[in-house]
Amino acid sequence: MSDNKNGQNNGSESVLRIGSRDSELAMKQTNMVKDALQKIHPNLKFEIVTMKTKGDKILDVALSKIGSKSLFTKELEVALENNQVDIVVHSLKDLPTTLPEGMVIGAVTEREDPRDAVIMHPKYSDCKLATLPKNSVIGTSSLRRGAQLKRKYPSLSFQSVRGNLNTRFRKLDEADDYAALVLAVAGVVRMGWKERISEYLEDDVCMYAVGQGALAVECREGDADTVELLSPLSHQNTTLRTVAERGFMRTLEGGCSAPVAVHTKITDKGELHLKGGVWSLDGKEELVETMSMNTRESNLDEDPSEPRAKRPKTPPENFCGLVPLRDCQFSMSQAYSLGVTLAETLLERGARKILSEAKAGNAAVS
Ligand code: DPM
Repeated sequence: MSDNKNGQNNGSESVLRIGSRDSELAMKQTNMVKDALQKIHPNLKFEIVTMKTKGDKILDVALSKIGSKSLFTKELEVALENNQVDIVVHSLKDLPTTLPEGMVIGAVTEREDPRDAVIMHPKYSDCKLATLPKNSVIGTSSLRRGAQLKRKYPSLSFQSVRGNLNTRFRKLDEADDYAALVLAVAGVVRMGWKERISEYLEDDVCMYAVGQGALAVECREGDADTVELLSPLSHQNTTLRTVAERGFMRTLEGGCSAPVAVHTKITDKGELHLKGGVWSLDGKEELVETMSMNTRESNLDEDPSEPRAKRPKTPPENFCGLVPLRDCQFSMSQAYSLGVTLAETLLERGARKILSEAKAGNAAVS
């Protein structure tokens, strides 16, 4: 955290500087986190510092082809490293499973609906994907969505669409290039456009991206005050689900240059179910597998009477950047292992070949 503006820290005037991309969605997400933190820490002052990332600047190339892992996050992380900001708010799904040295995710917030949704061109407002005319063009630059939807709806055609959500809606509504867009429900809802959703895609049609719908707050690993201040923002079930998802992704080395998707849930009894899959670019090859674990049994790990100072300060490397939640460290490591084991099972069944062909194919086709 920074001292107050005069460079003196009198203990009551510290300012927490929040880094954010400047798109409308990014600002909405940053403000959600800021408001939640303000509620928890009424005396804290906040300042939002906006910046553009490579992903905001390159708008004419499909996301999967720019080939940079930290497309929407790099510039923000540099500002974090240089002490220009104290925390950065991201969509968890945009954060690679390995963070830069010295950075951690201090909190993962409660997940919004993680599914994908279909937004129809106004002239097709009564349609579903299944009832659109043959050869209708669907706008998405996600290989994950493209592969799964080609498999399910081989008569539709898929084309890249870039730009922030405002731009995409404009491209859909004001031209005849696309019959529909496929987007994350979370972004559409945060923008206040929920009524434009024509169809929610269930896991038998299109599984979602690792981390989709959750926000991640990143900070410097060594900034213990800020790590502590963020911890009440964490949502336990979302954290367990997304740790399993990120363990799965990291083991597959998927990134956004290959079709990898997941579906997770935690039942009332505390059972974590992780379903994960990989696809060839055309969707013709598919490997999907499900595994489960009980998050409660594994929660007998910590003695809450143990002083916090004695608990590990730095997160074990294997949580994919997430700071271990108090009282939930063991289940986090179990959830992470579940993801790793599921990925290893798919690798044994041939996932490596599917993924490397998808990556090569994605690089070759222009
Ligand atoms: C990543 C992907 C996309 C974003 C790839 C994927 C979608 C790209 C596209 C990794 N990041 O999902 O397979 O549609 O061209 C992104 C969105 C959100 C975060 C927008 C969206 C909002 C939802 C959230 C872009 N990143 O996916 O519709 O906070 O999870």
